[in-house]
Amino acid sequence: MSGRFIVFEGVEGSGKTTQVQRLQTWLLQNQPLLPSQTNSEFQIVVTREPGGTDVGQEIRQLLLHSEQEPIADRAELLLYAADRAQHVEAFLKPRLTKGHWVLCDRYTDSTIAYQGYGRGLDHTLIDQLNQIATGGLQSDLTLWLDLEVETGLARTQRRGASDRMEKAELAFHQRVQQGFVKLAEQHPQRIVRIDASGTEEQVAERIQTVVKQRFSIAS
Ligand code: T5A
Repeated sequence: MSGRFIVFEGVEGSGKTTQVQRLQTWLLQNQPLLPSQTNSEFQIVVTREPGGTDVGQEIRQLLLHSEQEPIADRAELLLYAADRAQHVEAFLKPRLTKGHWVLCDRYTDSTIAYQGYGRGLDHTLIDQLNQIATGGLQSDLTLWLDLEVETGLARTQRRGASDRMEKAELAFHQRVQQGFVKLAEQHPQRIVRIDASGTEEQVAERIQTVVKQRFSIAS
């Protein structure tokens, strides 16, 4: 696929949504310098998981805001996988095939970190499900926004009511963080650690430095 696929990962409140928007703005400002923008329909688009499609929006609602009954861990895993399968087919592949750049808030590593390390589900099963859901589509670059769990949760709490995942115990979020540490060790080429402490501007500059280098953007 001729586009570029950049994923943002990290614990709750690590600043992914903020930085996805900032990177989109920066890339739009630097669009003439981007290596793959060859036609007038070229786009830099933003998306997220769960919830990057209409079907995904309904799955997101179930996953984050359903209060009918507790969701079993394996059901949770399958719902994230279903959201991803739809997202890959209906959103990601068509855009990447057309050469667009896609910035995505969370992808496969979140499932390994949250359902694998956090919930304790079998990692081989998760790898198989990720493979089925993505058909093998991997990011060109994953930016792991590394922030202390407590700092991220404090940010989300300041923002207002917590969702079902944010309400999980602190130990769960710490296991998720350990998951991201392990993943970055296992995939040093694909996953780049970004120090997510400091101001929004400082974090954005760190990200721009990595993106410039990775995609040979000579600004
Ligand atoms: N999940 C997801 C799984 O369990 N398995 C999976 O496979 C997948 C795909 C998604 C949930 O689903 C789980 C993970 C999540 O629990 P979500 O609402 O999309 O839910 O949750 P998050 O991705 O965690 O989004 P958040 O909005 O909670 O966090 P972000 O996007 O990391 O942070 P952001 O940018 O919204 O910032 C949070 C607050 O901090 C401020 C912002 O203004 C905002 O108020 N902020 C800063 N403050 C100070 N300094 C900075 N540098 C700041 N940057 C941002």
